[in-house]
Amino acid sequence: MEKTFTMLKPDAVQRNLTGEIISRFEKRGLKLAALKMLLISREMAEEHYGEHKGKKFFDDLVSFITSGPVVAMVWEGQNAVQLVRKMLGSTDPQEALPGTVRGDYALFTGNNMIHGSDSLESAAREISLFFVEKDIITYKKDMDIWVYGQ
Ligand code: D4T
Repeated sequence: MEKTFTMLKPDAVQRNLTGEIISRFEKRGLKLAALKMLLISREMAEEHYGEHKGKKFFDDLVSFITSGPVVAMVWEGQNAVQLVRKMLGSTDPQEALPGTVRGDYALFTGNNMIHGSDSLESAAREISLFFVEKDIITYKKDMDIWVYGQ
């Protein structure tokens, strides 16, 4: 089953939306495989957002993501990478549709609540940046037959 990396950004934690956002993924039927709260170092932020180095928003992005605790998670499910991206909505919350996390809770691109991997390759890279192999829990849930059928 596919795994994707998500991270609640400092704005989501500070606004007490951690449980609400996790609940959306749980209710959809995705399975939580790993979770931890942490403070991201500058070095880790620069590695995670390496593709944006040199862009005008890079310094603000790194300052924001290191400004408070984040909640890093791995979610598992069929087509999890693209499914979670759809649930997050557009990067710019002004463009995000109601019903998406950003469309319901955010207004500004700099503070857009949550990160989700954009491809299987990014997911693998990001999961290994935040977690070691033993942190990723593989387990069965009886609920799965009600989510995916027999
Ligand atoms: P993340 O990576 O946080 O899930 O965001 P996206 O995958 O949806 O979008 P992204 O990589 O293009 O942007 C990374 C991060 O940078 C912030 N950002 C982005 C910003 O502050 N100003 C901008 O103009 C852009 C494009 C928001 C998300």
